[in-house]
Amino acid sequence: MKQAWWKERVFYQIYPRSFLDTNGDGIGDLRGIIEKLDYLKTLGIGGIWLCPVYDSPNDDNGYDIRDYENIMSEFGTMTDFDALLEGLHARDIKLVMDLVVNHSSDEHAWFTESRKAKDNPYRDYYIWRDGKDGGTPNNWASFFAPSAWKLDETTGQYYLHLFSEKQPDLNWENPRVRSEIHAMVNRWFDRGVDGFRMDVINCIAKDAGLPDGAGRPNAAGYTLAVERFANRPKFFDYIRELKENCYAGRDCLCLAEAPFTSPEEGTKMLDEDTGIFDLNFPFDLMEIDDGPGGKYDPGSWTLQQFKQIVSRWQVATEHGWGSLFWSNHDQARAVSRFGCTSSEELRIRSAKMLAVAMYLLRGTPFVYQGEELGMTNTRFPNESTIRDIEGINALNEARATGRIETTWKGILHKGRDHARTPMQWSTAPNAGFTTGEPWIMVNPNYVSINAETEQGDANSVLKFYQTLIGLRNSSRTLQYGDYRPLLIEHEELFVYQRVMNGETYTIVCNMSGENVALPEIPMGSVILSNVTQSIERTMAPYEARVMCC
Ligand code: ISL
Ligand code: CA
Repeated sequence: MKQAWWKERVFYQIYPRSFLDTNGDGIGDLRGIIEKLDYLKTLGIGGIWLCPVYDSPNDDNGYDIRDYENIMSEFGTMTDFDALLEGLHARDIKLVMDLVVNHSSDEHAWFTESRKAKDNPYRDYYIWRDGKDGGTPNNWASFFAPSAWKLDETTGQYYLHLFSEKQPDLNWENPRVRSEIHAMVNRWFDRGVDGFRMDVINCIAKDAGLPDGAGRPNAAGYTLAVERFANRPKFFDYIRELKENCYAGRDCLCLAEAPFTSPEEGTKMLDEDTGIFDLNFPFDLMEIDDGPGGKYDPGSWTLQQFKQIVSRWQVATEHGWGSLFWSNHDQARAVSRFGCTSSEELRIRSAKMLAVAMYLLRGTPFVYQGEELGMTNTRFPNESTIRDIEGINALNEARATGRIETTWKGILHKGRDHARTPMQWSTAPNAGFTTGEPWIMVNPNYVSINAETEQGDANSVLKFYQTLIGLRNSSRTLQYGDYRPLLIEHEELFVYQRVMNGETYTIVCNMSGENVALPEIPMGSVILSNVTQSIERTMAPYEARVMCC
């Protein structure tokens, strides 16, 4: 097994808009992150994944980039950025930026040129087509709108947007687009960043001729034509080329966000010798509770499904490496979704259990901001408090098709805004996030769930995360050891070992709300637990034990 800095560190994902506001405009900023660097260091963090901070009109909160080489004015300046980078590196924390190049903003200079005329030199930077039979060029749906095509009056042609109509897809077939992106990536590397998390990167290559998709159509007759644009052969070529042009000779992290990727495809992408990425974010776990109607049609999940997903990816990445996460800025809060919030005691205990279950696996942990406090979903009182474009579009579509009740329930369960409510720093007004009016509501439970209070409470989720991350940071076995699942068929307990050089860690998690008898397994002495008093052969609800021998 090759060693690498990104295999040994615990990462922390920052959604800057919601982290800390230092100038009272209600929007988090880079200075806010700089203020909290010691907080991150104390947590044991060795790397940051920073969501987009580039200049953007914020149709999709920075995932619609107007200028790849400037900082969003709400977040600060390039001077602030350099100060942030310096502050991180002074603490030996790496910085991984978001790279959003499947699409840009429609306000990017490339697109404002592109839409001017069919013979504009930038026309082929995007994907333009004539309509067909009085309608769109094909039947592709967008993730954020019924159709993936928008008719542009100026030239009478349609442009492709897999996301919102303010996020036109870049045309990767154009070598000029690719070399502009390479140059831009290289300039960020030269500035000192340590890697990129590449947004929906496996969707950049669309099948030649843009053939219709075959999937189930939405109410407007369009379909998410995943088989036409996800993990297509050319995508592998484009990434190889990008790596040759940007990564060669640099020790930087190449991390993919890769929806629609099976563990088999993951093996191919992540192979240490022949793959194209160091790490990826797969989606299986994030989709575990999707109902037949998708993400906002809430279903249920079982421990068996969870174990299968974990095991498949542990196996898929045996000759490579994987990522470990419960949540991100697109997902609900981990403890509300996978743990238990019926009482404070169980919220705290289950939040700790989830951390043990996930972050001692083989792979690189990514803690999402606020997760280390056990932050929960928010009871959004009504539709006007929703800020997320995906949620707003889902509600609009649901209204048109009479499914509003299910969808609203779905949003309360899994809406992206749960992850985006402000970080809860203290008991001060607005959780200490801002002195102004926050851009999105603060979860009222900040009075008890917040960093300041938890820092002073030995039993808090925050203190537990500090200990757990410290444990992982100090153990080669937990970083590099083999993964061995135990009690595979058990319906309540999630049990595995990490083994290296004669040292064995055994991790036992009760993922249910019941007392569960612990079968005979090799154990060792308990080095970490989330209950005050363990009963040797009984696992209390949501109990987690880490043993070593
Ligand atoms: O949130 C989702 C599913 O749970 C997806 O629809 C999501 O949009 C998809 O996973 C891609 O996500 C990334 O690209 C989007 C952006 O809105 C997300 O925030 C980003 O993580 C478009 O850039
Ligand atoms: Ca601000």
